[in-house]
Amino acid sequence: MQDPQFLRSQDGHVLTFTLNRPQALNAFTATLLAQLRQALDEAADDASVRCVVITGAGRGFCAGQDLSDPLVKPPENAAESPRDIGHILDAYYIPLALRVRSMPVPVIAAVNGVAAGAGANFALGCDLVVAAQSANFIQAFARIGLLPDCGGTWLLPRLVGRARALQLALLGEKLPAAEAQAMGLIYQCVPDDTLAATAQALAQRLSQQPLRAMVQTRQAFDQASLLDFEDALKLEAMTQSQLGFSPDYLEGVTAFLSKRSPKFTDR
Ligand code: T3D
Repeated sequence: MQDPQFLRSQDGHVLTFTLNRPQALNAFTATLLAQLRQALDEAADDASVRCVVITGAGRGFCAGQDLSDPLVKPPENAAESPRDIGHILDAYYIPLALRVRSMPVPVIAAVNGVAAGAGANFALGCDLVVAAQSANFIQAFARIGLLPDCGGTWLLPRLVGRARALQLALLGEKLPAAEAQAMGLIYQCVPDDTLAATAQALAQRLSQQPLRAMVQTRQAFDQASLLDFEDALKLEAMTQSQLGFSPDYLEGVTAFLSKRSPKFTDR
């Protein structure tokens, strides 16, 4: 097996992945995409993991697809051999984006620097995005004749509305982290030297909370955006019914009535 293109560390119940190709601003290679997906699969099955943080080494978070990777680099006779990017998305990006969105634990993106193309949308697909003040987000696709992928067409209009989504996608300009926070694209912009500590503290806090309820909340939000109001109410009732039978609900209510702190353990 090839050397991992990311670092992995665990502190208590918090697992942190650090994309580790700083020489290319952590751009995605086929290897990195496959390794990261496998590592997330393993984390999903690991009962000791209750929150995942994803960040980048060096001055970038992730510059999207590595455009020099053999996976995508146009061949010499490109005019005769057009690449089928759809296959690349099917094989690598769709499974990774779906993996993040279906993790049984919350996923935090700690965006330490530029997040471009699929790197931006990979971050935006996480549950909470915290970014360093010097970071920025770029929908770089338009610059190379593509549309926002890795969930961009779905995520952007939902996060910031159609007008701003089109602004970001069509102009492909650098959006500073502070502006991303102001327009509701991300959760929080923090001073550079506090990013890691802020993300870890947030992750430790989430790791103590009822996991199933948080994950079902994410799923209900995603599903409800496709439903009318009445069906969303029914979905809430059905999901709440399941959560009502969970050990964490019993623990939460018991702890409240006993005037003690709850200890949530369900996963
Ligand atoms: O076939 C397909 O493409 C399918 C998949 C599509 C999904 C996508 O993600 S499409 C979008 C791909 N990403 C981009 O187009 C972004 C390309 N990068 C940039 O525009 C700039 O690097 C940034 C705006 C992100 C940062 O600019 P800057 O000035 O801070 O850094 P830099 O000097 O451009 O980059 C530093 C190094 O990283 C440089 O290498 P060098 O010259 O020092 O050896 C640069 O080549 C390398 N790098 C940055 N981005 C990529 C990259 N190498 C390969 N692929 C990259 N995406």
